[in-house]
Amino acid sequence: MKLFMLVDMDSFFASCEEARRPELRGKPFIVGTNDEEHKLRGVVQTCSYPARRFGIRSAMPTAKAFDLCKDLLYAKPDDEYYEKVSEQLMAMIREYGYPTEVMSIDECALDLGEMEYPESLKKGAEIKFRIRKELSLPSTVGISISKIYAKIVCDDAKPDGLKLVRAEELTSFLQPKGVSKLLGIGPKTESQLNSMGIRTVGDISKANQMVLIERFGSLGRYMYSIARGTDRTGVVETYPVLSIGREATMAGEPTESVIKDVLKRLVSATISDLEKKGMLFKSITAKVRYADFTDKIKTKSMNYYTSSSDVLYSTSLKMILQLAKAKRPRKVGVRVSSLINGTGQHRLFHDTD
Ligand code: TTP
Ligand code: MG
Repeated sequence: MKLFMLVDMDSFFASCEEARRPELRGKPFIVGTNDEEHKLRGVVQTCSYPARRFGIRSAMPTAKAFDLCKDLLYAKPDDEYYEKVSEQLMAMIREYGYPTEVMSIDECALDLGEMEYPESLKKGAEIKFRIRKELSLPSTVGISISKIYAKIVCDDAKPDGLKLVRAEELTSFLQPKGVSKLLGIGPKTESQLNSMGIRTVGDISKANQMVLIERFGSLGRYMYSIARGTDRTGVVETYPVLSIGREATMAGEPTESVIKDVLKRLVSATISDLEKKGMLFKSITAKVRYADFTDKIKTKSMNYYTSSSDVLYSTSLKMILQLAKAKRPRKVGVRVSSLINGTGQHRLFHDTD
């Protein structure tokens, strides 16, 4: 049986903070988007599992998180540090030699090839153990017969879990789950499904496929296939060493419009390199260097591969303007990574609405 493994770090930014700040261990705390002084104006990036018991979640306004838990602790974000840990993590996982798709900063999928079930569990346990030992971080591993099933299994096993769902167990595992557990089904689709009397994955599997396709298009086809256990989505290998980008230094204290002009040039040169190589990107890194020579970076991974300069420009501009809020940068840079060969645009999962 061909098997896939999904590795996702538990409360990643928060666990990174715990690894270097023992005083946070076991405590409810969040990593927010702002520094300590402006914390209430930001949103929650992630929170420790003890904080989740209070109902705190990613993307919630920080002020609301403090309403929910009065003893909540706060950690300011350190993107460079998380990015470095992520690189170490992915490099370690790649040592195993399986085709690997880095899906986000803390998540990757492995194509284990034809493998016996016990062997896959052994591999999963070994990878978890090494992540814990070498990075002092908790992770969860899901294994099943497609990348998407492995992802659902991984979500189910969180935190600090290791779980395998065999082909013959798949439909009984999926049936009772709420439809929102399927990747790509956001609140809007969920309420549309509910209004059709469809609440569980089992309900989807019993629905009329044509009705689902009429109503939801390709998302309908996708959800039906997942629910029936027939999905076989594989891994799209990504190559970490490959990244393409440009940087430029600006004179004096550049205004926003100067930054925009410079960034436009950097983006167009980057996309032209990418097109020459016939590649698509999924991750964008924006970098600034301030007058005091300190660097700051921000990274965003999308759920699709593209070579669009509009996507690169708008995403990197947003990140750079955020980084430029505190201090004017002297140098800006943009870099694309998680590259694959191809043209056009490939979606990994359907967008969550
Ligand atoms: P996730 O893997 O979605 O979440 P998590 O690792 O914090 O928690 P878990 O997987 O155990 O449920 O995201 C990885 C990191 O991405 C997360 O630690 C912080 C960042 N992130 C944001 O900055 N904003 C967000 O809205 C989300 C969902 C994540
Ligand atoms: Mg995670």
